[in-house]
Amino acid sequence: MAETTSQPIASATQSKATAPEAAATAAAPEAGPSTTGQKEPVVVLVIGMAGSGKTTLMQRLNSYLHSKDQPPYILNLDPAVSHMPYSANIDIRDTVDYKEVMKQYNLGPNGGIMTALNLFTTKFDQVLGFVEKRAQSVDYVLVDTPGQIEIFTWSASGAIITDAIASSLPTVVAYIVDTPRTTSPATFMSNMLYACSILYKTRLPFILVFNKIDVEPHDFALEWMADFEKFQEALAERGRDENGENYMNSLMNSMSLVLEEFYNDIRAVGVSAMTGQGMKEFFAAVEEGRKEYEADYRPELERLKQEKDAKAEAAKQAHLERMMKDMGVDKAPKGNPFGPHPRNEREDRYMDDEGGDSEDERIDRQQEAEEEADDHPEVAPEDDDVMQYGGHDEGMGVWPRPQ
Ligand SMILES: Nc1nc2c(ncn2[C@@H]2O[C@H](COP(=O)(O)OP(=O)(O)OP(=O)(O)O)[C@@H](O)[C@H]2O)c(=O)[nH]1
Ligand SMILES: [Mg+2]
Repeated sequence: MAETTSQPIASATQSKATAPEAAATAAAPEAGPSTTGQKEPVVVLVIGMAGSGKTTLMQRLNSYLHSKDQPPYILNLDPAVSHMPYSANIDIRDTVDYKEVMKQYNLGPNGGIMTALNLFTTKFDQVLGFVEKRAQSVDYVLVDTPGQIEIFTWSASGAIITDAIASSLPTVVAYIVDTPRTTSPATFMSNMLYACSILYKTRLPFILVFNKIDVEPHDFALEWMADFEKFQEALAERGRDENGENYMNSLMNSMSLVLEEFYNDIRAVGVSAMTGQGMKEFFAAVEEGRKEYEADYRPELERLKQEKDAKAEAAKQAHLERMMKDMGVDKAPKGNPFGPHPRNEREDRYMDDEGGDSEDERIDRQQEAEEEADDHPEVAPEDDDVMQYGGHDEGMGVWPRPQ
């Protein structure tokens, strides 16, 4: 796959929102170790407006990684894609037929895609199992999402999938921008506000990927992101109507102030899915995102998990205390919680008078256990039982089931 030299990323180098120069020269870095010392791949969630070039970029990333001998693991979550220029390891279309879903549930195209994604989500634990199984052998997991961005970003299933992936593996969001279609300040701002809302919703490391820079270089975007006044000037300039009146209202101006904060938290790269420009910068940004995940997201995840466990434990304790109170017992008994049953019904019926097993009884019990094990040997699953996926077979079945 031909890879061209990357487009220099404009003058806007002061802001964190620009591509890091040092990283720009690096090749696709190796996926790093997790806190447990095991190698973990990084998951790249490719999200963007319809037609921004997500699928084409997936193909480009795939071929770039193949050329680096780091073939990725690929998930396609777009049930409506008709032509996929790469082959996915797990493809939602193998599991759900969205056209059939539309017919059977009397839905329009968006409802069909949404329902297909919902159905797929009910099996996502299995999908995650397949991904985790391959975690040791791949460096990148790439995820293509449905064309209609809101189906993934605002649906319950999109959130469940994102959270499930992000709590299992280092994950970054690559937000794809159709650069030639965002040259007007108003469109640019709308797109950035959308990106901002996704960042705050997912809280994951975020990369703004200006795609199609073979058609329109993204320098203007970097300039607007780095210099807030430049953007306001452009807004004022292009917002004038034929009488010279500025119809851009103050709301737009204040919104652009909000965005200034957002730009500080993200990195931006320019790529062309068509020509392959900017691949190195892209993977350098992914690597930074992975580090950010380890530094910020994972500790927060651990904290939330501990908080949740503590809450569950407290609820259990409260429940037990309530039950004890209802039973008229002040405190939970220390030993056998089920109280003083007649001796022949008690679990300790094997004990001798001194409170311990007699030698004969102990031997009897051991023999009983061995016989039990012989009667019910554990059966190791055969390879054929293990559900394979990814174009190899269709272990998860198909929805709706063929009539
Ligand atoms: N010139 C140019 N065209 C591109 C580039 N990337 C994608 N395209 C074109 O943009 C169009 C949309 O590309 P897709 O990859 O289908 O976009 P998508 O975001 O996956 O589209 P949906 O999934 O339908 O939302 C196609 O015609 C692509 O050929 C690029 O870097 N440069
Ligand atoms: Mg697509």
